[in-house]
Amino acid sequence: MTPPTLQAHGVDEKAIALGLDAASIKRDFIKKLYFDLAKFPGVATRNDHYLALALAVRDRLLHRWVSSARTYLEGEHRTVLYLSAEYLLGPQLGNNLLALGIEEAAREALGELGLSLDELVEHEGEPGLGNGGLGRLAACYMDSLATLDYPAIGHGIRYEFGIFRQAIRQGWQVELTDRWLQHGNPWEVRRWDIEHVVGFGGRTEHSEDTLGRLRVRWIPERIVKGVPFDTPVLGYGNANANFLRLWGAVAGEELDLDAFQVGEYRKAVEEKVRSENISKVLYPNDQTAAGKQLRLEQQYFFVSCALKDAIRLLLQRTTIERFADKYAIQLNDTHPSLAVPELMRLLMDEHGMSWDQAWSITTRSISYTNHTLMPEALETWPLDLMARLLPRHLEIIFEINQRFLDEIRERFPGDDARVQRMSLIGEGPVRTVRMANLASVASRRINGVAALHSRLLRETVLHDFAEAYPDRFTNVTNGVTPRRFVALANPALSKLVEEVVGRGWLTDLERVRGLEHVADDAAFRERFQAVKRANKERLARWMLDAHGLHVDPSWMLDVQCKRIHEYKRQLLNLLHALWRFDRLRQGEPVSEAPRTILLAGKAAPAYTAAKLVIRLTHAVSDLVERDARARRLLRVVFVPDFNVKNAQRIYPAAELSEQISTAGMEASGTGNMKLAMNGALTIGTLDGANVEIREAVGAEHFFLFGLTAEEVVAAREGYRPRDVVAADPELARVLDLLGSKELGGGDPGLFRPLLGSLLDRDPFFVLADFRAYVRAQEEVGRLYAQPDRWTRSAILNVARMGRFSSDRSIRDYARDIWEMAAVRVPIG
Ligand code: 26Q
Repeated sequence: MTPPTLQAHGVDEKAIALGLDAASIKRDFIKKLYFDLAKFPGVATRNDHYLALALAVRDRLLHRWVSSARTYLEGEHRTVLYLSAEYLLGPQLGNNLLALGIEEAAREALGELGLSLDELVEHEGEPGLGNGGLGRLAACYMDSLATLDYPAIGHGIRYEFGIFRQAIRQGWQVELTDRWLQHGNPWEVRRWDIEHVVGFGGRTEHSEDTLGRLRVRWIPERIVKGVPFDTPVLGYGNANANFLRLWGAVAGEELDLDAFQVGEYRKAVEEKVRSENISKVLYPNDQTAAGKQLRLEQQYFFVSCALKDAIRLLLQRTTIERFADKYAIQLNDTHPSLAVPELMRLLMDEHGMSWDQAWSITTRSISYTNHTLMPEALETWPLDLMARLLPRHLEIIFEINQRFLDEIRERFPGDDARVQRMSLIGEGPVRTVRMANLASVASRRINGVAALHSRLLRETVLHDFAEAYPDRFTNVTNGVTPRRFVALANPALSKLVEEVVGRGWLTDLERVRGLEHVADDAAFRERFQAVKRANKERLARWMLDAHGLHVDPSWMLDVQCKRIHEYKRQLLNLLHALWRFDRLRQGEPVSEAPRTILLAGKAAPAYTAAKLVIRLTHAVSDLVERDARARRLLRVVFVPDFNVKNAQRIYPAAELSEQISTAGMEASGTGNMKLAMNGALTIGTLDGANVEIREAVGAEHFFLFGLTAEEVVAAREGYRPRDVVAADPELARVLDLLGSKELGGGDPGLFRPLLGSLLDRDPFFVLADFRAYVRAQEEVGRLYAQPDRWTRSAILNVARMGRFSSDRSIRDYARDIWEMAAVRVPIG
């Protein structure tokens, strides 16, 4: 069933396609202000102006959205269903103006009304519906899917509260709630005609149908309704628009009414609150999978809505048997892995399929991306929780497990240990469901997110699966969208790039390689430097205005911004800062350029060690500031509330990118890519995508240090951090400082937990890598003292980062995993 065109309804599509010129935008802006916001110039607030502009822009993108939807429905294509518990989209206005190519027109329109576009762009907040890398990756992939004409729907959760806002009080992180919807969200469209009912709890009934086949009915104890909110995602340089469909939970009213009628009004209200809690708040943990029931409810809730919605759309056009031809389902980590039993359940219990039919469809549609090797981040859920919440799904999981382990026993006779390891059920004091194993048995393809990570995945966490199913495994190295992280964030650099390589580089980032030729051109280098300098000045102005933080734009800007985590080793960065401080205050000759060490990032609210690292950053900052000698050449600053918007200010200004995780621990990293694309040189370990970045830009333009992943494994046994300290007097002095009264603001015990952990176990080999890191930093200083050489390397970094565009990643997924073709939407 193809929807009729607008023409069939006597609507002239050209007439409703809105003008992209300044005059049309101005007219619509005023109309929006008046008719949607009931305001007029004079009484309108900045938020009104912002909303009016956003709504005028939204109208202009709806047109594309509708024509894309029609093109997709008409043909025989596969659609990607990207399932992710997180999307870290960033501000929308600037990006949508860029995609529509109407930034200048909008600027002019507002200018005529005495308003500033930049102020409105600046005014916009962001939907912080993710923690960090994984959520931002999902957003970059949505951008690339749209730009490359791949039909895709991103499914997720419309959290009412996104990631907390971070404030700093007396050097400590304080979490503030992120009420991102409170001033209205002009980008989303609620679909009132769609809702899906999601069950929880209850019991199952088994019976035989007239043909003697087993039929199972799940009778949930409670139901919640999922309602969709769509956010359009525009492609760049094409006519395509995809969308993100985020599900909000509302109470299933039938149930309320029942309770109400038997006089249990309070219970009915409680049920409603409980239901609506499901989409209330994003869990602020990355990398630790605490077994909270509500989190499991969230995961099942959105996955169930997504699959029911996919089936609804499918059945409008064809039959359920074609599911796997029409959809490629991508699991962004294991968070949506209940898609496996849910799809099985829907196909069997609701659509009458046999096990084998349903299993064939499930295993032909689903693929799984792994984002971590760290044991504490691998999701497992207590079996009894699963049994209580999702009794039917647990039955299906058991059945999958039985069939699967039978196959393994047959292929590896007598290997009980292997069977134990591969089982979907973990035995132990508490029996658990192992979500990585669940995702792996059912997936057509399993990928890691950088070459090193994919190899380690095959060698460690999923070794048995890789042995049993080698063909399922592949690598797709992460990428980032150059639209947001170069064009939007760094317009001055973009202009310079375009002058040299011409148009088209934003959708074909390999073309930036054309900059290689001008890296040796002194005049070009000067212009490149001027751009970096202007970006540093812009950042410095904002830091001063917004946070009262002083940074000198003539100093080297050394940046580490990412979630605070022990494995990411912000502590190593700070030990180096203390080492520098110690030398400077002793008046030791330092020939180097002055530098600002900038850190930014959120710590999970319950992660005490990470929060202490934030406190330490402020302590080091103050210590340096108090010393007249040190502060002439060194400054340490912490920028509060790292999010996409702030990231876009920081990346263009950065000169040194700190990618210093313990080798083998960072699956990929993506900040590393964003920084290098903006002309920062990397100091880093051979971890995650650093390995590939170094290969791409050339080893001589990358500051490498530290143990390799293999050396880390080998060093673990018999590692004695105290021996490292004993052999390195400078390190000993630095650690003395860490435990000192002057750093602790009178309390020498303040940082004792960090010091103790380093000396006793140092699980992340901070001390083991300290000396190599300091040496690499000295090399950094020497190169920075030669601006021509430094700038040449920076230009070559930009020139050679083409392969880290998320467009390349998405092409890899389309070819190796989804096996699908692009669908060009006609420009109309
Ligand atoms: C799981 C269960 C319960 C509660 C929370 C979670 C949870 C939430 C978020 C677990 C992990 C995350 C986020 C992980 C993440 O961001 N990983 C990063 O993914 C990036 C994209 O692939 C990589 O570049 C980073 O290396 C990786 O750390």
